[in-house]
Formats: sequence, C-alpha cells, structure tokens
Amino acid sequence: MEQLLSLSTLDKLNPNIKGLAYDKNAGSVGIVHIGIGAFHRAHQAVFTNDLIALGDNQWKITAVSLRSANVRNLMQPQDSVYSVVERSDEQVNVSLVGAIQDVLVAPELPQQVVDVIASSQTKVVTLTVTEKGYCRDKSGLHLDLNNPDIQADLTSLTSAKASPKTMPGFIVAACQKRQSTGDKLTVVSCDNLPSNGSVTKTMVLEFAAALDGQLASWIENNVSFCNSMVDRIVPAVSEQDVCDVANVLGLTDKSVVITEPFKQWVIEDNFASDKPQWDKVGALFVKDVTVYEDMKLRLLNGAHSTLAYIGFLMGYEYIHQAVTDKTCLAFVKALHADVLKTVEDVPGIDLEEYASTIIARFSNSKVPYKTTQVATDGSQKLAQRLISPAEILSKQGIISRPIALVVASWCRFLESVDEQGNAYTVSDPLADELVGIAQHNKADEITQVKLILEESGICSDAMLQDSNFIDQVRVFLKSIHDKGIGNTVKQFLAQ
Ligand code: CS2
Repeated sequence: MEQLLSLSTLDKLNPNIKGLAYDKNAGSVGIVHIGIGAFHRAHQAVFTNDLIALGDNQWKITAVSLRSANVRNLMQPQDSVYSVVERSDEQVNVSLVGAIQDVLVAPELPQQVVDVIASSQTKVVTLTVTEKGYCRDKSGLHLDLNNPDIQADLTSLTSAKASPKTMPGFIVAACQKRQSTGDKLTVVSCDNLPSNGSVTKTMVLEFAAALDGQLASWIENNVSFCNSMVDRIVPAVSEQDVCDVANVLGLTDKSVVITEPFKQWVIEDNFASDKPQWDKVGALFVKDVTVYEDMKLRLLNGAHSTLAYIGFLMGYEYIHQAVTDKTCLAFVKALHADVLKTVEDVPGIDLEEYASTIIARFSNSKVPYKTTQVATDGSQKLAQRLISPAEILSKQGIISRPIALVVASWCRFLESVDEQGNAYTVSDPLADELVGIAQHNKADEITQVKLILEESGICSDAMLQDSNFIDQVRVFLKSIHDKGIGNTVKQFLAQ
C-alpha cells in the first residue's frame, strides 16, 4: 500500500505528474463553497486552482458539506490536496489541486460555517447543493415554507447562536452578521437549474423576509446573486479508480476525482465586490447566461436523462454503453432535432456541432457514468431538461414525441421493477409518493401519467392542461407496458 498523498509526501509524487504550482500554505480564503462533492472538486476548484497558480492567492476555498462527513474524512488526512484525472480515449492527464483550504461539516459545526461565510475576507460563495438543496416548493418558484428543515432554520435564526441546516438558512444567518460590517457578498450558483442565481436570490430573500423585513432589504441591496452555467461530466469514483490512480501517482489519493478533459463555466458578470478572475483560466463572464443555460440544460442534461431512463430500462448500466446502442443513439439524435428548435443562438457556438460533441462526450468509456446516477431526482430535473422545451414546442403547435417518450420512460422507471422483474430503488425526494402512484396505476396509463405529472410538480399548469402532449405520453407508456421499451423506441424511430 502506497503512502497517502499529503503536503508532507509531495516529494514522493511521481515526477511526471503536474504537482502544485504554488505554496498551499500561503494566501487567504476568499471563497466559501457549499456542497462539496466530486463535481465541485473537478470544476470550480480546478478553475480556482489554476487562478491561484497564476499568482492570485486570495481565493482559496473553505468548502462546506451540508450533510455527511465523508469528503472531509478523506481530505483532511491529505491536507485537502487531491488529484484530478482527466480521461478520454486519446489522453490521460493527472494534476494536483490545492485550492481547498479545509472542509467543514455543517451538522458538526454550523456556527463555524456561518462565521466563515460572514467573515469580511469572504467575498464569494459558490453553490453546488443539487436541485433539491434550494428547498423550492412544488411550483419551483418559491421557498417551501412547509419544508421541516426550513421551519427549523427559521426558528434557529431567531436564537443568539443560529445552527442552520439548509443553504438559504446558512446564507441568511451569515448575512445577519454581515449586516453589522456592511460587507457586500456575491453568491454564484453552480447547479443545473435555469436562472440558478435568480432562484437562489428568491429562496434567500423569501427566507429572510419570513424572519425580518429589514434583513431582507439589506440582502437585496448588498448581496448579488450570479446565474452561472457549469459543465463537466464527473462520475462517482470507484475503488478501482483509487487503486489505478495510486499506481500512477506513486501515492494513495482517497479523494481523487475522475473527469473528462472538457470543462465549461459561463458566469453572469454581476459581482457585488471583488471578483475572482476566472476568465484568465478559461471561464467566460457574460451579461446574460440564459441562452447558455438553456442550451446546456436541454441539449446535454435532457439527453443525459433520456439515456438514463431509456438506457436503464434497456438494461444498460452506463451512459456510454447506452449511447453506443444504435437505437438509443438514433433516439437521442431525434430528441436533439426537436430540442434544437427551442434553443436560441448562442454567441460563438454552432449548436449542431455542440449537440454532436455531447454525444461524443457521453461515449467516453474512460469516464463511466452510471445510468442510475443520472436517473436520481427526476422530479427535480425533468422540468428544465425536458418539459420546458416540450412546452415551447407545444406553443409552436408541435407535440414533441421524443420528449413524450422520455417522460413515459420516466413513469415506467418509477414503477421500480425492471422488464425482467428485478426490483430496484428509486432515489428521489418524492420517491415514496411517485413510486406509489406508478405502481398502483400500472393498468391505467392515463391516470398513472396524470398523477405522476401532478404530484412531481415538473409541469406548469399549461402543460398539465395540454391534453395532446399528455395523451402522447400515455400512448408511449401503454406501448412500453405492452411491448417493452426497446420495441417502443424502435417503433418510434420507424415512424
Ligand atoms: C447529470 C449531470 O447526474 C446528472 O443529472 O446530467 O450531473 C451532468 O453530468 C452535468 O450537468 C454535466 O455538466
């Protein structure tokens, strides 16, 4: 067993590996990141690492885990140094990242988390808390004041020592303190939600308003919320990856992240105070992120969810396997053809080419992404990925048959037993309700579809009333029940 990667073992690192280009102990923390998972470590932390390597070392990151201690337990013994392995058929690139100063586990030290966000040194908070971490209500437009964690946080914030649990709770608790110093703050959302910064703003302001109107107006005037579009495929790391990487590094790295060479970050240029110059290391600052977000959420994430549900039901464990199946591939292309009609021109990007690059990226077998991983949290993902383009097309008089088929596959997936009769677990905050509906209404497709769409909250009122679209979903679901997923997709392609 090799020694563990850490600051004290760096001299044992394989000399061919790109080490840290700076003194990890120098500089200061300027960013707090909430939601440390593999994605953050392979995306925002890499941009920041590259910026620090240019000599701008005021932007080190204190990362926060809102739930488990796992990442902290892996990173702490390594002095928070880890490796990022970029893999494709053509290349493997390994480099070390030292941008993360330390990792705090929020349930253990909630007040310390509030204090670090409140610190004058902190200029920027970045977020990857996943879609459900925004604590939206079913409409997606407002804070869910019935969420027990939000209720507990509201109570906690009235006490002298606030111990929040949720993202809005932490930001508001820190702003209570920042109010006294008057320090401005910028929050950059990096989750796959449309207008993710504006959504963050709404949730934070509604939370603050429920506590204290004056605090809400302070936040409105002193905190800016940037929308951002993030893109990089970062699957969960396996034991095998850790062993393989140890052989390359000459040291064991238990918090390694595996990713593809591609990465993209487009950020709304709306900072309240100092701004990390991420544009020097490949990010793009723009006035309006909307077109980039729509493009990415619909063409990339929409196709990802498609391959997750259809691919899983066809028996594929990984996205790269599903996308190399001829039927699935032809289906994704049909989906792209429809969705492309809903995406506006994006400066500097050829959308057709963008769509084919996505297929090439999904085919990267060196970055194996489980269909079940993408299939999680459908109730939080499908509105922006599939329903919103379907709604735009409906308004143009087009019923998107490919999107209807994916929605039908999701309804079938929620039955939680595959076509061979094997049971599996659906992971979704609404799993109990949705799996119950799917299982009890298998014999009555229209009821199954309507109840799932209503209960999940993925449709606007207009889409719930769109009987043409809903009936198309029903027809495909019935076909999946009668003939199976493979035949249904093949028949669709034949028409
Ligand atoms: C994926 C995304 O798991 C999922 O829902 O669709 O995490 C996807 O890999 C990233 O958005 C790519 O940028």
